[in-house]
Amino acid sequence: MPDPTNTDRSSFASEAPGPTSLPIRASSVVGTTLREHVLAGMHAAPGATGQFTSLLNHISLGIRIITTRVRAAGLAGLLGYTGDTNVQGEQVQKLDAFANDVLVNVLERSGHCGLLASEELDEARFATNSGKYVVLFDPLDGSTNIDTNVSIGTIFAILRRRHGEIVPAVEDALQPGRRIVAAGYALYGPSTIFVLSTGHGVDAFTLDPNVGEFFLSHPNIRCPERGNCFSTNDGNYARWAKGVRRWHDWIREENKEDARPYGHRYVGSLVADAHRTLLKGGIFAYPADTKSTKGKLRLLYEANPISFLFEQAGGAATNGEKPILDIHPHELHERTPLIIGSKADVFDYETFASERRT
Ligand code: AHM
Ligand code: MG
Repeated sequence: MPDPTNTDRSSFASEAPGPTSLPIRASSVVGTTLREHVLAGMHAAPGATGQFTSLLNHISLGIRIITTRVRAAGLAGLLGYTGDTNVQGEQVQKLDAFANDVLVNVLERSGHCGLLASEELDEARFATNSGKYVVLFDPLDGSTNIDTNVSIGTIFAILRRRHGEIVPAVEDALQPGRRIVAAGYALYGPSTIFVLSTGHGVDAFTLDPNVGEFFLSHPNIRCPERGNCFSTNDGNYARWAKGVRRWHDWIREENKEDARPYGHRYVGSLVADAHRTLLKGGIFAYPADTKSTKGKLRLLYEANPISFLFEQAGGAATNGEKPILDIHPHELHERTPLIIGSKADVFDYETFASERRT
């Protein structure tokens, strides 16, 4: 549901890319590129200045650069070392630090980013004073998987700076997810997939590494109403609240009427687990526990962008009590429980977690 008090968002509407209408015939041998998709959205938005388009193109450039390093990480000696030297005697930078530097660079060079914040930076960083956008990102999520060649990803959210401010302020980053104007992630799996929403549904683009372009591969993604798979770190079971443990017991019970037990899949990279859940349906849950009492995942650059994409695709996202996008953040690196997935599956979780069902 759009936030009626969000004047930022309504004023942005004149620039937010709308539904794509491309002059490309269905029989074309060349698919729709991400660049064309974003440009078509710009043409459909009266009064668009091109700043948003340019910002997204810079993010896409950053993701292509990160892809080349992720693909070569083992060879280049980039896996997991910091301040070490590689065989050429050069200083080796850790992959997540490299990804962070790439995104900071492309955002600064775009000239349209007023403020940026990253999981890798303690403080928010002021970029271009006149830049009207705020970009919040996790440059390389799933870092514990880097050393073992398991899928990892980049997650980002774009907001508009609050009205009335001449220069950016840290508070520009502390807006609820309802005010996101675009969000996406890149999944570095067998192929690199860029999943994007500018508030008009969700589309995914697959990188053709030979051409160096993202091509539209999954138009208008819809998250199934219900799935048959759950995704949790079961090692935390003993630390969960009673309601969460009951939900977990219930979903593993045999009951043919509602297709239980569900299958279990857990990669341990949010982007990979979220991507599977977005396409196939089901539920991913990282609840609070006695060790991570506020949850583990970060609100601003992990939970919010992923939740925006799920809502845009017809799925749901909650912290167990309320929609993630309605949370008012208090600090940059705030954590939250995160439950995302098919609407019916998230609803079931909430009824157990709230102990309305036992
Ligand atoms: P990171 O940002 O340090 O990579 O941590 C976030 C990751 C997520 O990708 C993933 O969903 C979660 O942590 C996995 O946590 P756990 O190892 O506790 O299952
Ligand atoms: Mg992360």
